[in-house]
Amino acid sequence: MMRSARRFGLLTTGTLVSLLVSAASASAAANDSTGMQQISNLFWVVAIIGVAIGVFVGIVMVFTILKFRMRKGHQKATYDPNRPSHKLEAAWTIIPAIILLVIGMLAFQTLAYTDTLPQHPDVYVAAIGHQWFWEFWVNYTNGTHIHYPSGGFTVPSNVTILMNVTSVDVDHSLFIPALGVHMDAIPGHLNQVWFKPTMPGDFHIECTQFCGINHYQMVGTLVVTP
Ligand SMILES: [Cu+2]
Repeated sequence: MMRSARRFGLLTTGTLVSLLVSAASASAAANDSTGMQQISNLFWVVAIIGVAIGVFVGIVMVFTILKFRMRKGHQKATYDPNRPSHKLEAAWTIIPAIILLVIGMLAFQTLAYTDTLPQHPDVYVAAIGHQWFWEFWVNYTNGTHIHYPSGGFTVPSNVTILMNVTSVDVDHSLFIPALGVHMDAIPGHLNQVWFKPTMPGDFHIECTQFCGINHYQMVGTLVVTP
């Protein structure tokens, strides 16, 4: 029985580890902006720690259920609540505290990267939400302005883009999932977000604020050229 439990534990761990490794390599190929790289690195650190803790707890649980189950000829275990194990309690307090502190520091680092606006962007983009389409102005620092009246817009890869996001009617929210760009578009208010695309390609633009009957039509394509 114990051997099968150990085998089950090993098998589960192996499956989860190989799943994580294959998913991590898939996500490494899909890092389409520098911000998204930071976000997905953080995601994988948290995911791996979370899965490791889940597997550890599962193995301990299966092991104790099998080892300490009631059997013929075994005495009932005695437990004295007045004799707590201070070492054990200290361990299960301090170790999670350290894990949370590390995750907190990494999360803060990621936020500091994604939320610090660049001082000298290469391209300024104005994104304007309408019921129910997106309008874009792409303004290069050399004075070129390109207007995209509805749908998507085009920018080159490996340039730093600062986006001013607003709306002319109701609240919208600009979302480019593959690049980790997400910002509310509020009438009478200017929100800023930045990103640096690293791969050429076509990327979905969506509105993630329910903004009326044709909200679902508020999509577009960001084309990143080489
Ligand atoms: Cu909308």
